[in-house]
Amino acid sequence: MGLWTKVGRFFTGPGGDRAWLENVQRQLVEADFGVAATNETVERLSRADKVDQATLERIVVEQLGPPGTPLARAAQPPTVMLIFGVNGTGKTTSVAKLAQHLKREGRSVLLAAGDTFRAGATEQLKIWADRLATAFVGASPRADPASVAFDAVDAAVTRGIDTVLVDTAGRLHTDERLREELKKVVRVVGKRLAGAPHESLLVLDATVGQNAVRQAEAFAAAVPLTGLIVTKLDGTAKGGSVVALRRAVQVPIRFLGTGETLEDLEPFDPVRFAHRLVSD
Ligand SMILES: Nc1nc2c(ncn2[C@@H]2O[C@H](COP(=O)(O)OP(=O)(O)O)[C@@H](O)[C@H]2O)c(=O)[nH]1
Ligand SMILES: [Mg+2]
Repeated sequence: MGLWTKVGRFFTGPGGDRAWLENVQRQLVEADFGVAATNETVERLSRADKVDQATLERIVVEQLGPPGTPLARAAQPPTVMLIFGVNGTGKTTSVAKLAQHLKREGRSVLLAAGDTFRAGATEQLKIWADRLATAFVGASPRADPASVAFDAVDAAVTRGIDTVLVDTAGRLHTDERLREELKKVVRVVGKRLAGAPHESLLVLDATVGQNAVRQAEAFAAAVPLTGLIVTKLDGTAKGGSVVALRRAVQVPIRFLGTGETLEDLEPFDPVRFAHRLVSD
């Protein structure tokens, strides 16, 4: 992403150099930082005594928040995790990647096909469940997603499975019905198991720029989120949207998606990410 190569070599004076700062501002907007993060970054650079690559990295790190903490584990299994997001952002793929991640930690997993809206969504998740050799709960098309989630938690309790990952439908984030549906899934899961859901993770596509910020705000207003998964960072030269997203919803970034295979999930590391954004 190499922000420094675009701005650093033009740096001629103290942080307050106006023409230089205007260039920095243009480059940050171009990299999808969004207005608020761009302005804060420029403002902090203008006050810095010394400006170099490390200064810019440090300013970005501070805006990215803490490293991705490990996924919750309920004292009394099962742990229930809901995966939210607009269609096509990478929810189902992220569910599969998370299942792989949890299995590596020795946890047994059940995948629940709560996206009963999109044709083929249940089948897509079933294929992942077979490949990962995890338990699976699906339903007939147009079934109530909340009832799928309820049945999944039920099955996990009965079968002694450690973690339930619930894939959900993601129609337009402006769809009021979708919001009610999400709230209902949260409510119903909590009724079946006190303390659930233990994680509510929102999946956002880094390639759609400021659109992802609007999605994040809409979902955060509908349900209490515990973390973000930002996908498709392999497909963008930008990546500043990660800074903008974190800023927009004040929810920690937990994982980054960096490709289409099961291995392409990274626990979020702000120092590493800022380095990639600024210096690589
Ligand atoms: N390049 C890339 N593609 C991804 C990533 N995550 C998901 N995808 C692809 O994005 C498309 C939509 O993913 P899917 O999981 O079906 O999205 P959903 O509609 O939110 O469930 C699929 O072609 C995935 O392979 C990622 O991190 N990088
Ligand atoms: Mg899906």
